[in-house]
Amino acid sequence: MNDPNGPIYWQGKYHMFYQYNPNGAFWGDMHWGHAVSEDMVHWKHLPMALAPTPGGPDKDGVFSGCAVIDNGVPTVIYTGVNPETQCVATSGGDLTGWKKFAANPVIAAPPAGLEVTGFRDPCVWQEGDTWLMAVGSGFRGKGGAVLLYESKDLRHWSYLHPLVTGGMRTGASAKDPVDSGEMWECPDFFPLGGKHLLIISTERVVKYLLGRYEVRPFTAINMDNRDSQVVLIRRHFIADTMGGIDYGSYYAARSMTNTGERRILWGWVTEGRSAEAQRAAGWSGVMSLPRELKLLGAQVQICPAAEVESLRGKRLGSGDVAGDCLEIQAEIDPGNAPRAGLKLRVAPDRSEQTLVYYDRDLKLVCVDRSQSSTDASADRGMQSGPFLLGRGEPLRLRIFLDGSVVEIFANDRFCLTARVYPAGPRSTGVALHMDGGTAKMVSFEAWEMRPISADRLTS
Ligand code: DQQ
Repeated sequence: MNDPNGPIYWQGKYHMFYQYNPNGAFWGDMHWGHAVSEDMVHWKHLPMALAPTPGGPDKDGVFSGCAVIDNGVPTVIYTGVNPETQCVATSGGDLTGWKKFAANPVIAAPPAGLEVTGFRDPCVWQEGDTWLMAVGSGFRGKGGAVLLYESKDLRHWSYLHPLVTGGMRTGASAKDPVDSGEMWECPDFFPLGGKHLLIISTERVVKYLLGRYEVRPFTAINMDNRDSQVVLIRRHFIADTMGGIDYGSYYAARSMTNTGERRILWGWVTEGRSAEAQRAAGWSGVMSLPRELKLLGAQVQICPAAEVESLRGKRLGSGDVAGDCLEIQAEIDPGNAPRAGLKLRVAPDRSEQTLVYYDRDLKLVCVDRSQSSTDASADRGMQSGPFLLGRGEPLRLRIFLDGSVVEIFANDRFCLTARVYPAGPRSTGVALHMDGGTAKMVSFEAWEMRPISADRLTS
């Protein structure tokens, strides 16, 4: 699997669709898988939601998209390839038995005259009686963009203008425009705490833009009848902050609608092992834990959804903590140590270990995977993201370990998902890490986590 698609809360259940290749543990032949849950933690697989239709606009793949409820009718809007077009399908009340709209695609091509780097991954929302659609796109040599469309019926769409365009960080075009930031994938746009958040996936990471969304009516002369004026609406998103949603092995994040005050985000946890190792394991890609987004002042907060705590099993004392399926909460005073944090998945002879720490000088949270695995095919590169501890502020790490997946949350405002593949079955230790000085563990709690099914993947 890869991207989450159209996560939605409907009639008391959480539904998750996702990019799925039924042919094996590798990317290709994109379908939409489907699972349902009552608590966002335990999931039941349902029949495949969407498959490519031979000869149809999605003959080469049902790419990413979103789900909305249109006057009580569950509706998904997704990208069909090739070429990239936007398509619609509807279902009955239980969100199974999807029927594609006979006149698909509903948007057959990017706006005339625009040379775009891509045209995919629609995100749709409603304002009064108008539907809006944000499509991931971009311009060569300039940067990523989100194109805005409107519709009254989800079938007939008019292009408005770019909702937002971005500059290029890397400055140079890459063969794949996603690598250089010239293409923004999987836009997700929604209100958060009085502002608006736009999430985009590009340059292999997930970022956010936080800002003001303005919907302003204005009058224009009606050229068909010059004595009259027409009232038009201009929509602008003016971002004032940009940041990272996750700096690690995490991509194509998409949030849930219909969850009332709560905004729950899902992401694809990507792989860090070779294609051969993925095929041998029999699976590739996994969904992240649900994360709740909040806005505190100008700070975007990202925490694991409280529901995840229902999986807590035996509570572990600080002396006996070991495991590959754990929740860990540690508060660390870095003291005079320039680097302080935790060691995870430590082998008894220290031949394998993963270091998660705050680097005070570099102002980064780092995951040093150079000793994570004695298996040479596993990715052992350093992962890191910008983070600044306030004066006297302790490092508060909340870490979920599940086999090779390590989801790291720091001080409710930083996330990094890492993949580590220790070869030794006893590489399960946890300890305080300090380097260059003395740090202190202020508090430490850990729990064994119960698997959500009897056939838990352990690799
Ligand atoms: N994955 C999908 C695309 C999207 C990309 C195809 C992001 O729709 O742009 O599997 O991972």
